[in-house]
Amino acid sequence: MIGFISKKKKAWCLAGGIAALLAPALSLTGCDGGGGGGDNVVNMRSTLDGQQERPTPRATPASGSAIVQLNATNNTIEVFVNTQGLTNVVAAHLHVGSTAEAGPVIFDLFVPGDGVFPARLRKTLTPANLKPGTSPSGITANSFDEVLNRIQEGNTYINIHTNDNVAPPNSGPGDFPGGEIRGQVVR
Ligand SMILES: [Ca+2]
Repeated sequence: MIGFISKKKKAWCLAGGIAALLAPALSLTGCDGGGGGGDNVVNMRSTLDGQQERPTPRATPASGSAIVQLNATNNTIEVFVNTQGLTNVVAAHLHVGSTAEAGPVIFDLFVPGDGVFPARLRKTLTPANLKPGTSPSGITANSFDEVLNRIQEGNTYINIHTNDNVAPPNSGPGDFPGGEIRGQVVR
């Protein structure tokens, strides 16, 4: 088990190092190889609004912000989402995809059956929760390690879906089943 964890750590740091070459602004912590534990964490963030929705931007006063915390020691992703102005929330997901496209769900953040959508949502994602998928442009998220890279590359987004359950769909705020507010996860 120790071998497994240390292998994971190496893969993580290697991935971060490659990303650092591509993105000089990258700041990674905890890749000193010291094995002291604790700080093997990368914080990403997201600002959610209707204009980022694809294929159709949505006019809505709702907004949100999120922190996506990648923890290589625990092999988890902690997602914190704060929102304002949403009604009739039916689901929230993490998707794989560029800013230009709508991609598939790779993690559920909130699903029907979770009760009332909270203004402050916290969700812990683990490898067991992953729904592997590929975006229309070919961006893959087929393993947890791949997801960690996709998140750090800016190729994932949070999308929050609303539905008033009255026909027709997309009648306005509180009724955008394909997503009312969206935010790309970035540094
Ligand atoms: Ca409707």
